[in-house]
Formats: sequence, C-alpha cells, structure tokens
Amino acid sequence: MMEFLVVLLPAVLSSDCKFMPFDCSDIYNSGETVSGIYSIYPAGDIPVWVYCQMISDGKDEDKGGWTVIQRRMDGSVNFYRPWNQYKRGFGNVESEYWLGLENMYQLTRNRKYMLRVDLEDFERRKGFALYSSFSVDCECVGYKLHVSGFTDGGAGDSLTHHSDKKFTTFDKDQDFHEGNCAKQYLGAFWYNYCHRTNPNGVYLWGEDPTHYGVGISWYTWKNNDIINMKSISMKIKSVF
Ligand SMILES: [Ca+2]
Repeated sequence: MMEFLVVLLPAVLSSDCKFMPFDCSDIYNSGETVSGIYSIYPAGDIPVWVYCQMISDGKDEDKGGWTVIQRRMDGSVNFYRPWNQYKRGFGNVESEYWLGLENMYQLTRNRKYMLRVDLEDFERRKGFALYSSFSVDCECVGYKLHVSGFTDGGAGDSLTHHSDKKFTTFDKDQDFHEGNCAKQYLGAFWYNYCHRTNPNGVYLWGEDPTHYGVGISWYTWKNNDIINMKSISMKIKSVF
C-alpha cells in the first residue's frame, strides 16, 4: 500500500515515508471513503485534526474529501473569541470548531480550492451555496478572504458580499464599519459593513427578532437577519 502511495503521492510523504496528507482530498484519494476525524499536515510536520466529509449528496461531482473548516451544530462551543484563537483554531473537531485562519492560509496558498457552505434551519429544510474558488491571504494582509464563482444550492449567495474583506474579531477591527462588527454582532468574520451571514455568531434557536443580526443567519435564504440556522458547515476541496 505504501509503495502504491509513493508512486502516486510523492508530495505528501515525509522522508521516512510516513503518509502525511495535506488535506482531506489526499486522504480520500488514498482510499478512505468514510467521513470522520483525520489528521492533516497543511504546514509541515505538525498534524491538525480535522473532520473530513467524504461524500455529500451523492452527486458524482460532490464526491471526494471535503476538509471542514468551520462547523456549528448544537451551540456547544463558544465562538466569541479573540484574534489569536481565530488565528490558531479552536473548538471540538467532533462537533463545533474553527480550523484556524493560519491553517486556511496554508492550505489555500498551496492548492486551489472550492468551497461549499451547507445550511439547515430549525424546520429541517436544507440548502447550500457552492463557490468555485476560495482562498485566504496571509496574516500580513489581515487574512483577507477571496471567494467567487457562486452556484446556487437553494440558499442564495450571502458570501460574495464578504469577499476581499479582512477578518475582524472583537479585539481586532478590520471591517468597513465605523464600529466593530464583531462586537456589534457577537461573532468574528470577514465582516464588511457588516454582514449578510454571521456563521460564527451566537447559537440561537430559530427565529429571534429580539437579537437582530447576532445569530447564525444566511440573509439570502431567509431574506432577513433574524432566522437562525440549526447547523452550518463550511468545507473546502482542492480542485486539481
Ligand atoms: Ca470598524
């Protein structure tokens, strides 16, 4: 098996021939087709635990190893955190987590990626948004987001609005608002003025007009900022 990998994947093998997958695509291509927790190596020898989604929706073009970079599902993790934690990553890879801006930068500086955002509301309705290109710049330019090539999976496009924006946390304001969008909407994101989606906001249960814009909303799906998601996940797959 390892000799087979040496032939096909020389770039992901260390000098002692240990399999060091760069992302979940490498794991999928090595023969693993079960979704779950794996370690990847986006920046050298340091492993990063991540959830790999190996199949989505059963369509051929969606198959393959998706590297989950952000996931909310039950409110078990506090996402109102400072810059250094958004840089490094936090949470529980089995449930809710943020992969970290530096890991996203290391992944997307080396390979071209597509992005899929999966959404589910509290009425069990599902939608998604697909982007043919996703990348994050270095910390030196504020981990600026670049996303383009939208395809509608029923939820509409709430993310292009955030493209070419720097990342903002409550202790690092790089948004286009005179105040701090992270403080105002209790999250952290590539805020503009301020958002059409707030994936790292407060986990609220469905519709909540008393807490405008602070929940996990996706404006173009619900046409408002007060209907919150039961789950959201952002996942990337390398495009060869
Ligand atoms: Ca500001």
